[in-house]
Amino acid sequence: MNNTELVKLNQKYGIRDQLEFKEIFEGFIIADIRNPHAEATVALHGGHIMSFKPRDHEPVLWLSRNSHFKAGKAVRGGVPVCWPWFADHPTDPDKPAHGFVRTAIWSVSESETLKDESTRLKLFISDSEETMKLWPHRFRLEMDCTVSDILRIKLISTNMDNTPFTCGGALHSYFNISSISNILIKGLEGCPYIDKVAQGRRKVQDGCVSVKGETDRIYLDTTADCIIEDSGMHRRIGISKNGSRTTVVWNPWIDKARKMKDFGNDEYKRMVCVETTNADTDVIPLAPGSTHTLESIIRPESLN
Ligand code: TA6
Repeated sequence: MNNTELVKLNQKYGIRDQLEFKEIFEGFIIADIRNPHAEATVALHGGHIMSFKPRDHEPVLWLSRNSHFKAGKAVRGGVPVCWPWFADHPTDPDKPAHGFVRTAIWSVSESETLKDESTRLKLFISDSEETMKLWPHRFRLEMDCTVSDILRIKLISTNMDNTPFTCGGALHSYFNISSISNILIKGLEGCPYIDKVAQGRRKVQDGCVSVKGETDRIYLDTTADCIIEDSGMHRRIGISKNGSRTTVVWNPWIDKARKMKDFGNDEYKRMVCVETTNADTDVIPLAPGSTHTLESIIRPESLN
């Protein structure tokens, strides 16, 4: 995007003293949001919420100090949008993990200040010659986020084609924590899950989730709210959801962290992913013209 286009973007969707589009790295455009409730940044690259910090709170989302901010690479941290499939492509290992929209450039469709002075921003991406090579369907995908003292994110998939298709995906949220040894995740007790660290074996969650090693689990058949309780930060982060029957919990731990170039060796101690997903069998069949909304509502609460 050149400077004239950036000026036009701000003229059309900028909001005085609340939302400004900025180029923070070459060709990497973000919406910088600041309102009485919170600060947040959203990148057009991937339709990616990169940060969210309510007033009087530590940042809620985690972002790697080694993250890429360039074409073709996903941002490591924040809320990556995985779509139209979650994790590896079901049949073609050559296709990108977590789909193709997290490395594509999205467009802006709407911005507004709501009555309570929160900020709403809507981005979208639709099919192109490029996307059709990876996935032969016509679609429109919208990311509709509202920033207040809570972060509300809707991912709206619409089938623009004249044949049905099935899609999966995730709001793959990375949360900022005091230390991985200080947290408990509540809401998944008694839930069946696929343990990807144990060759996909099926298990049942016994009590709260605590992370003591590499963790990569798809919790099945759950619409429950989750809570990350952080004794070190004296806070809890509530994650409620709609349009989703699976939740993923991920931490790469030591070895995987070392192998990832866009992830600091010790950073596994300060993040955990609790993801709102349509994963495994929880994929969504969409008839022509129909729509599915995957929603995640992130609510930090101080325990002081
Ligand atoms: O959501 C968990 C997961 O699917 C893990 O298997 C791990 O690969 C993680 O996503 C990160 O994936 P990425 O492609 O961003 O490196």
